[in-house]
Amino acid sequence: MDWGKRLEKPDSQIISIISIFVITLLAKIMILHWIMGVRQYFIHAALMNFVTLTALYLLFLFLFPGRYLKAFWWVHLVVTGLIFVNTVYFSHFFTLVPVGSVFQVGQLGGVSESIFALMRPLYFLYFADTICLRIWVNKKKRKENSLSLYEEKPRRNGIYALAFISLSVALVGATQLIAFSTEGNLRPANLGMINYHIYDAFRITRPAPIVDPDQAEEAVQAIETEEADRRYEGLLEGRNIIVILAESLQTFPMEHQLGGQDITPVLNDLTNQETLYFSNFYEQVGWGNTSDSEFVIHNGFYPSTTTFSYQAYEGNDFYTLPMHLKKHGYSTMAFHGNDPDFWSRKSAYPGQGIDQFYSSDEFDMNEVIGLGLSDYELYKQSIPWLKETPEPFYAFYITLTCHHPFILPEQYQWLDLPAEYDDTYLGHYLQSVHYMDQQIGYFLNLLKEEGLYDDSAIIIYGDHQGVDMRNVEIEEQVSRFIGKPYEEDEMFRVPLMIHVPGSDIGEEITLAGGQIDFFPTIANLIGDPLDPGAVLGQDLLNIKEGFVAKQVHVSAGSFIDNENIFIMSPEGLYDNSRAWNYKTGEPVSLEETRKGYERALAEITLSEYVMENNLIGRVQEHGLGGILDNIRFLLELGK
Ligand code: GP9
Ligand code: MN
Repeated sequence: MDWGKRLEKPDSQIISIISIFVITLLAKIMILHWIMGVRQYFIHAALMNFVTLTALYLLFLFLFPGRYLKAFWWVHLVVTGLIFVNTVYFSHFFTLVPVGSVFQVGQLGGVSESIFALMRPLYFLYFADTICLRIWVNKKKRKENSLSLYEEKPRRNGIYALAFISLSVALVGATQLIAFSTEGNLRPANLGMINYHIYDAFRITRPAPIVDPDQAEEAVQAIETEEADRRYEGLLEGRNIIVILAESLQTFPMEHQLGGQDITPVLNDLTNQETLYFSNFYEQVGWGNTSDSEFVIHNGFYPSTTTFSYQAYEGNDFYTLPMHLKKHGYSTMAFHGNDPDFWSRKSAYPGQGIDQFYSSDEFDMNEVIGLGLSDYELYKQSIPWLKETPEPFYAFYITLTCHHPFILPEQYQWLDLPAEYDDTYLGHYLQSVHYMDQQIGYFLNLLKEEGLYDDSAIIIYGDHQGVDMRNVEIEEQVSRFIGKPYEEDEMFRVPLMIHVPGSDIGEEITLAGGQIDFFPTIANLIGDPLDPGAVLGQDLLNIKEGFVAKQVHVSAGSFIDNENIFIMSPEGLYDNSRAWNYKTGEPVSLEETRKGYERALAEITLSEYVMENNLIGRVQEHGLGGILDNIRFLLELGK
């Protein structure tokens, strides 16, 4: 027998087969990259993903020498599924699906309405070649039994293994090069789909990076709090505190009318009386959306960069606003008309200091809109529970009706929309915001009727954006509505108002602040300010300089201060970033924003280090400065 010939034929055949699978997949990945706006690293990301796919196919050839054709096809199907899921996810979140979202699979049923609203029939075309390949594979398998040839060639398999290892080494090298050129900013837009997923998975398994203690020191020092003459200290002392998390509420609907109608008449009224209104306040959520906004306001630390914070920091020790209030005799509870396990709230709340959680297990789910109980029923049914709770209490309401895709039953669409808003995303959103506003009004009346209003403070804040400027259609609609280009500064801006019935206060605070500042601000208001260095937020009523660091839904390092906004480029290249004065719209030089960028990164890295290493106990004792001393000591030991 001529072994030479026998070995050559299947080898060239294998190479052609692998090429067909790899090239068809790569073409689709490149389409996704284009949709994602990958430009600077387009060729680079394509090449790197090509190498990864080839290595993957070699691995499967090595693992399944006797069934490689079938295995190849399954790989094709799974990777195509990933491309499909990422395309849908990107159309809403404008990034790739985080690997950490595997912990959220159980929640998919709950958000099915949102998912279906995002699907486009066109996306299913991704599967066209996968179906053709299946027909081809079936035919080929019937025609020749090429598999047996490979079972006779273990030595050759060794060559494939060697090729696999070499490609993997090349990939690690190429990734290092990108890390070098982007100062370590490995992102979907510079690694591409597959390589980013691999990097993301690798990141989850690794310990949190150690922050540069000197850089972090500057950040910690910048979180200044004025000690003397604290404004509003103790204003809320002894009052019940009712916090309403207003789902998807941004600030702009409060500031504009539609055909002479206020979108949020109740909230607008509130801002004018007995209220501290923070009109330059920003969301800081991570992968956990609503739940991360809860996490940030209650903890004064940043959300996890890998998955939703209740999952990422499960089992940690925390020191939270509800705990701080409990020291002052408060009862603590939360109300949310949804599955208690959504975002792992049920298991997370005890550790967050929330003692009672009323969810769909307790509520009568007699009016479900979208994801859960209507806001109207949420407020109405909660009153008896509020009344039986010993005062003072902390009551945290998580509303749900104003949630993507913002489809409100006809009978609740009370705004009289001009024809051009009919059936538009913005139109639906404004109707939902208006409904939410009206229900807040209803709740305030309920509190008055039940005699709970006068002794309470009612705090309302938006958890995150509802309309995304990166969707071209939405961007156009909102720009028209607000009369200026709809950009990140407006997209991330959410309201915060602290309404104190019977007080003589009334102030609009225009200093920039973020959700991370909530805990220290409220701590001062209840008359028990936090020690300096206890959290990464600041008391917004007693500082001169606001600072809001952003991460996850925009590249980490982006930030907003009292004048400027800096948006780190998605490719991770500092020089390609954008910065402008959001008051005047004038561009700002990137030299000016470097310090803020470094501060934002230092804060986020320090926060993650503290949380991942479960160091809140130590922060309580020694402050963040103490943590930095520890890091210095560890670095010294490692030398
Ligand atoms: C679900 C609700 C969802 O309980 O919090 O809101 P989301 O996180 O999707 O904004
Ligand atoms: Mn939300």
